[in-house]
Amino acid sequence: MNRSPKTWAVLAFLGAASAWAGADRVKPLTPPATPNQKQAVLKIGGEVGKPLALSAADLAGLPRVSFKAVSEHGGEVQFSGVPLGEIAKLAGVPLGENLSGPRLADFLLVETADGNKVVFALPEIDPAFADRVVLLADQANGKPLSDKDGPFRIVVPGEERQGRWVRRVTAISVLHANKIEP
Ligand SMILES: Nc1nc2c(c(=O)[nH]1)N[C@H]1C(S)=C(S)[C@@H](COP(=O)(O)O)O[C@H]1N2
Ligand SMILES: [Mo]
Repeated sequence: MNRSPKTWAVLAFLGAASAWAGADRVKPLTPPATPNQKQAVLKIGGEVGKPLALSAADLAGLPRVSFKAVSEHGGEVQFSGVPLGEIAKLAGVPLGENLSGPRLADFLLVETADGNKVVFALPEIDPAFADRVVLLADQANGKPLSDKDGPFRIVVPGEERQGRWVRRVTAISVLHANKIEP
């Protein structure tokens, strides 16, 4: 059948709309991301099965969690975002039964736009090991993170000194401590 360009445009729109409706059901970022979040890219690299460059929309489609945490300077805040464990899983990092032996010395190096670096041991972010969720937050109190804190910020519930709650996260690398000579 021959379809006019107009028909194709309508079909393309419907396709995009139904893809979006699908993403919607997985819990979108609401309200919509800030301009800063819209252009943000989070790089996942190092010793991963599959290096990733995730947009805010990619992150919005991953399993999300939300919880209250007491911010050192800001009181109680409802944070939501994606557990680091979900991001590691997507990047093909061995977790659960596959996290054993030398890989128990793997760690995540988290880097920020202002040159801060913090680390998490891989088991700290694996739900099979840890009962707390280390979060890559993109929202606080139902709103996208401000440009000062975001687009993405690490939140570590229960950790009272908040030096690892790094703001403006740009990259996460998985590294093997076993490859480092003490
Ligand atoms: N990118 C970045 N994130 C950062 C820091 C920083 O210097 N740069 N400081 C950390 C420290 S030491 C603390 S105590 C908390 C403070 O966050 P708050 O001002 O939102 O409470 O942010 C953390 N996140
Ligand atoms: Mo701090």
